[in-house]
Amino acid sequence: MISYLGLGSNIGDKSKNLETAINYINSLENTEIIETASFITTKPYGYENQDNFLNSVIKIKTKFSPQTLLSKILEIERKMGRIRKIHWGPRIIDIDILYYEDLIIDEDNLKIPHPEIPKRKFVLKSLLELCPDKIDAGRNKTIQTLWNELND
Ligand code: PH2
Ligand code: MG
Ligand code: MG
Repeated sequence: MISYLGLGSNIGDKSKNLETAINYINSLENTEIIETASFITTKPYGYENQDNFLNSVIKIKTKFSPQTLLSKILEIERKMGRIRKIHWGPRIIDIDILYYEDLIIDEDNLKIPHPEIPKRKFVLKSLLELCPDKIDAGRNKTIQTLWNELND
């Protein structure tokens, strides 16, 4: 199964943190990274009183179910020392499932496609680099269209 994951860090050595997360993900059983978008520096979205982020998106191939993938991701965030304090606040690492095939999942702990994608330039920019023609399952629009609408 193909999935796209968003990566973000705004504490410490941000690029090392993204690299570490990528290495952990690549070393998961049943999972391999197919493509990695450029690391981009982005202004904090939502909660603005915090350092700039380094963001990226990776395309992976995995045999894990969405819920299992989520639990593996949370374990990696924990191993990397993520502490959850402020909602949308500073973090060593954040790994979000953006897409999983064309599935639409609406569970308490997991929403796919990620509900915030159309509002977030930093994630659309990386998706645009990897897959401009991909159709967002929930919204039935391409990444290119979502990007154009946000930048109108
Ligand atoms: N993540 C957030 C909130 N705001 N802003 C940027 N630029 N990059 C992020 O990864 C980010 C954010 C919550 O997940
Ligand atoms: Mg996030
Ligand atoms: Mg997250």
